[in-house]
Amino acid sequence: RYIRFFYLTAILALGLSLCAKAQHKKSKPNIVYIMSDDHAYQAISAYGHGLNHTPNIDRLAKEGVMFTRASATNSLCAPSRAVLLTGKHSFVNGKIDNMAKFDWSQDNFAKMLQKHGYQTALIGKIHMDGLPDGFNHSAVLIDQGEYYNPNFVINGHKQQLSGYVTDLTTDMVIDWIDHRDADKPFCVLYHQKAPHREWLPALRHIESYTAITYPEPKTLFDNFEGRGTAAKTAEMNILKHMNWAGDNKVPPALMDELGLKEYMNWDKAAYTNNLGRMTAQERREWDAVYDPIMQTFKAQYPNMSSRELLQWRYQRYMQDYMGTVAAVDDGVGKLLDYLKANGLEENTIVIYTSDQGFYLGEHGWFDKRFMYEESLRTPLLIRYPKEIPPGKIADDLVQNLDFAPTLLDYAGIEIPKDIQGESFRALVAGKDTTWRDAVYYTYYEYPSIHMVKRHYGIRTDRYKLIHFYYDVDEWELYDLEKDPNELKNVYNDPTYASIKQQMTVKLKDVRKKYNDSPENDARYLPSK
Ligand code: SGN
Ligand code: CA
Repeated sequence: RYIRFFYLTAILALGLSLCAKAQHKKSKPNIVYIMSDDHAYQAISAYGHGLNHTPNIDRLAKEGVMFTRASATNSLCAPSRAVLLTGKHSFVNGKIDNMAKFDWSQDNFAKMLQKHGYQTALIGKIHMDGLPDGFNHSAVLIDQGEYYNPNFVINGHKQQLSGYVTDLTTDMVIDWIDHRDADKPFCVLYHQKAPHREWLPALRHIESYTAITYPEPKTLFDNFEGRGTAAKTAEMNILKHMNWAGDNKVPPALMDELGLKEYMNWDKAAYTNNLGRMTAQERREWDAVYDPIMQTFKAQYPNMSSRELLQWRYQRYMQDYMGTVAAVDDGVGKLLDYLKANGLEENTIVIYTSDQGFYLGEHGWFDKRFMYEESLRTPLLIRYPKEIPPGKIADDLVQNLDFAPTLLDYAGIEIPKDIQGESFRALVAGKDTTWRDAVYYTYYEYPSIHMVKRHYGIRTDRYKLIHFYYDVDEWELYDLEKDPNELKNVYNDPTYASIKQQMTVKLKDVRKKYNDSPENDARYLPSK
């Protein structure tokens, strides 16, 4: 009898533990966090700018939520990644610019997921020194990484892979998911290098994308009247500050022939190094498309006005930029198909975003850094059918600061008190309608490439207040409803006196809330 009782109890216990395990598995969603580098929301067709087609990223909008006003807290690569990992502002996590060291010993959400039974991986661009901490598997590019036949550091070991970086990154992500321990939930950070400078598309896309003529933004010839010193002195103009060879793919020999000067002293070297990574066959295919473009340019150049030159460079820029986006979109399609084919569609949260926004010729600019709309705002699309209704459009002021707490929330993990972001899980499920009414922004990398001055500020539903400091002391206020392109600073306009007053108080409160201060600003100034 005792033996029978023993068996029964053992069977019951086993049954219960299997149930618990199944329950546990069921309740913990998988996470695929896709982040591209410098991917402007204007270059995702779901956002409606009509510049390109991204059918696969658009699937996320159709089947999930699309945020129209998501933003970064500091629009630069490595700082944005540090905010993602820690859920804390730059002045708290210490990674204020691309140069500052990131302290991997501090806590991050991947480490927390690991402690709660997740398997984690980081694949692609991270732009930080040191072995990533919090990941069971990492395969990362070195610094900015390379487009063709790139080097990866795979779990600490450097290796050159053959192929195109965007496709390699996608394939490694799928391969890692495919070989995971299926008994545990997983989280993979799928970080594309593209569409970062110097915009080298995959060979399968060069012919079609170089044939496109893009509409010019209204502000391509902006003269910055009505704005302050920072916008006037930034070095992000497509005509004046782009590289001829590295960016526009004008061969160094042709530059010499036409008397074109390097703007950055690595311009010609960038071209030689980037194209020098291709195999002979790849190079032949590349040249077959780009040589004729350069021959036409050579013939036209002597008669081109500076206006026409800017127009030509804008087209060259957009063709290559959009060409690199195409492979990113292919990758998203491949990943979504994989999840579907493997029964992972329902229980996997798929997020698509960028480390920041980007200028596609607005104000005559490329690059980012500013708190103005195009660089502040990032694309953000999330598919998770269990909680997020299809086709939802959300205009809430969410930030990259919120990713860590949101993902912890989905994983059922308590959010540490020192995390500064907030979970938007309930918000996006339609269960909570209260949300912050202002986002806080800081930018520090000055003096540096592109010369965007140090600033901080807040953006609310309708207004934006910015303070530029260090070598200037200038304030800007924009009415985004009346002036969506931010062409007129109304800080000193008497009709905005009370708005200015309210925004100034709000900025002070927000700085206090996040523990930022003039002392912090001073602490991060370059040493004299
Ligand atoms: C490089 C680019 C810059 C870019 C920074 C930071 N110049 O320095 O245009 O702003 O990276 O980009 S390049 O000539 O070397 O391409 S970030 O996305 O990594 O922050
Ligand atoms: Ca970036």
